[in-house]
Amino acid sequence: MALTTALTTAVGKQTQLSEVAGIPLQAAAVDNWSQIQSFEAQPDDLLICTYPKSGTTWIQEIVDMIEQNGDMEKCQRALIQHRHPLIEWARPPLPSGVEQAKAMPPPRTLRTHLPAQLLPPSFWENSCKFLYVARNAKDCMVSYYHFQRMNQVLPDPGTWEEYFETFISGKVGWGSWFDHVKGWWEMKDRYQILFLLFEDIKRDPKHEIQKVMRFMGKNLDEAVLDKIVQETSFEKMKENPMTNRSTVPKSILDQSISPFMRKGTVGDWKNHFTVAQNERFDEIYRKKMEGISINFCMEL
Ligand code: PPS
Repeated sequence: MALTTALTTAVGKQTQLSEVAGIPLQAAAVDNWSQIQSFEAQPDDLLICTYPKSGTTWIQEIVDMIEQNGDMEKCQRALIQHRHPLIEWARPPLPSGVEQAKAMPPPRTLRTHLPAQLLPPSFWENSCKFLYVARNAKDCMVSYYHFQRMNQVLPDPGTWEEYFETFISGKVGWGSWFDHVKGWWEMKDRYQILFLLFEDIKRDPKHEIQKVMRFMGKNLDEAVLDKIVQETSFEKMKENPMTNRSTVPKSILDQSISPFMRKGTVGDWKNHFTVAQNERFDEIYRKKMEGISINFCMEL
């Protein structure tokens, strides 16, 4: 479909992003683009959709615990990143996300960071269910900055000041936060999309988990719900080797630079943004998100 072009974003590390239709993606995904676009979704697929660093791992564990009726042992069957294939994943030596998904028995739960306009069309055509989690842009930027510091296969973020500019211009993997959130929000009334906010899950996990449970067509006892709340807390997931990425080699994720499960809070942006950056960001946000009625909570 779209033309792909190389984008020079690597600073220091041997990494490179390429573009599809103006969206920077990992070069391997771009090389594999026709396979990704022709992915055959099934009507009973559930797709977890997020902009990076918005609580993907968290909602994956919640969804899996709901699917497994709260059986923690079953959730320990595989690393979280392998339980729900990222459909645009294409970097060897692992099989591509498309191949991993093809090998899964139905009903499948899959995952993507793709913006709505780049989603393989079969997801829309088959009326699949989508679970979108959005996180406030400032905390998302902070989390992404630390992730790019420790992730050895993504471009080096440079200084915080440099990264601030990179992020607001959308020159990061999977593109602009603003366009991503807006794009999925605008799809929400046309398709089966449950739109969740990271901050709501943090404030009232049981309430949000119940919403997810109903959306998935499940009905679990209070006791099971309470167990899911407990097992999916930041503290538990940080200690859980199946969710904390501790088995990923240091050559890919160097957790001595910054842990994958870093803080898991709302409002860490206040420790990073200067007053001037905050004012400028608010102005940009107002313009870019005009007409989008999402009420992001910026601190708890
Ligand atoms: S990725 O790499 O895009 O899949 O990352 P993602 O999982 O979307 O986001 C990582 C951030 O989510 C935080 N996180 C949590 N917060 C609260 N509770 C739980 N259980 C939880 N699990 C993951 C994680 O710590 C990252 O945020 P920061 O702010 O960097 O700590």
